[in-house]
Amino acid sequence: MDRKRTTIIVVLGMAGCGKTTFAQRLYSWLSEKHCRINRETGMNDEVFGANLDPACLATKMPLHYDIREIISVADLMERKKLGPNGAILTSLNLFVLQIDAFIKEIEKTSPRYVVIDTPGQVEMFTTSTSGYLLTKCLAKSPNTQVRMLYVVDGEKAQSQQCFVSNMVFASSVRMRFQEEVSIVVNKADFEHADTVEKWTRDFDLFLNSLAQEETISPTLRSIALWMEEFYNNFEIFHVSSVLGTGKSALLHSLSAEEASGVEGAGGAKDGDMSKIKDGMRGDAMREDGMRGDETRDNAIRENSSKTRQTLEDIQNKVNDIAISGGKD
Ligand SMILES: Nc1nc2c(ncn2[C@@H]2O[C@H](COP(=O)(O)OP(=O)(O)O)[C@@H](O)[C@H]2O)c(=O)[nH]1
Ligand SMILES: [Mg+2]
Repeated sequence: MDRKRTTIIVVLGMAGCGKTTFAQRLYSWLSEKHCRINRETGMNDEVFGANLDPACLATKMPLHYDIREIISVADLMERKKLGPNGAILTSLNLFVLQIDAFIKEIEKTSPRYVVIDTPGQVEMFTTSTSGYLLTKCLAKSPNTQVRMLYVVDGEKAQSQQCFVSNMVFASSVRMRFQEEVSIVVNKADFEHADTVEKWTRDFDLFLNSLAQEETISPTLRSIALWMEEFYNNFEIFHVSSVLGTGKSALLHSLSAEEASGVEGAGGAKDGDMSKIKDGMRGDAMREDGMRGDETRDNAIRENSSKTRQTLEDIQNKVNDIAISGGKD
């Protein structure tokens, strides 16, 4: 039985850039075209919403999975005497130990898209082992592709330093995860938000703006020079999650990917496998996954066993944290 391809969208970005608001907007945009209501839950099973921010107070999109249902940051802080950041990192580590269950949940729902909201502080996800393992496990799951959307605060990024630091951060995400990263400049409704848009389109304009600033360091200027190359490697979208603008370019990009990967795989027979391979990213495990549920399960198990050692390392680290932090 052939399975449709699932695009897993990981929403990343600095604290307050609007990840949670954007995730909700994206969820609703995707649901307009992809809708399959589950009669039992009332949820749209074509778009799977997942909150992986254990410290978030209010989520906005409908959730199929919420990390807060399995791990409580407040509880960890209380019981293990951890600070908020240590508790969030520990929560993510504990979550990764149960990654199989998360992947099974996605498989069971069989969505076209998965939208994942990540912790407020971007480094919690991007520099932690758990964020890396999670992304790799998802990317290796059969018939899935990962798309990382790095959200930039379009208001704060009107400062040159903030603009450049976001671009550098997005590049480091690309380097670390080796998955496709696109930039989403959010809050396009703010006054002068078009400044950021112009900078991303016209490199000279950005350089000229630097010249007018007396405080700009030579380092920043040289980083800015490198950014011309940056524009060639990243797709950049401008949206207002509050107003809902910027939908068509982003959806077009997401569905273009879908067209190249999914549609080809849809009714494929064995003889068409080479065409499918062109539309996929040449991963043997993904190809195995086309051949049936049993093989798919085996692929997941194999993938899991590869990461088991690392997971055990994480478990040891979690125990270390618990031992050193817990006085009870
Ligand atoms: N004006 C405006 N505000 C936004 C937009 N997106 C998010 N916000 C606001 O930015 C703040 C932080 O948003 P949130 O989604 O919680 O950010 P997160 O920490 O990255 O998840 C909230 O007050 C949002 O209402 C937007 O497109 N325009
Ligand atoms: Mg948030």
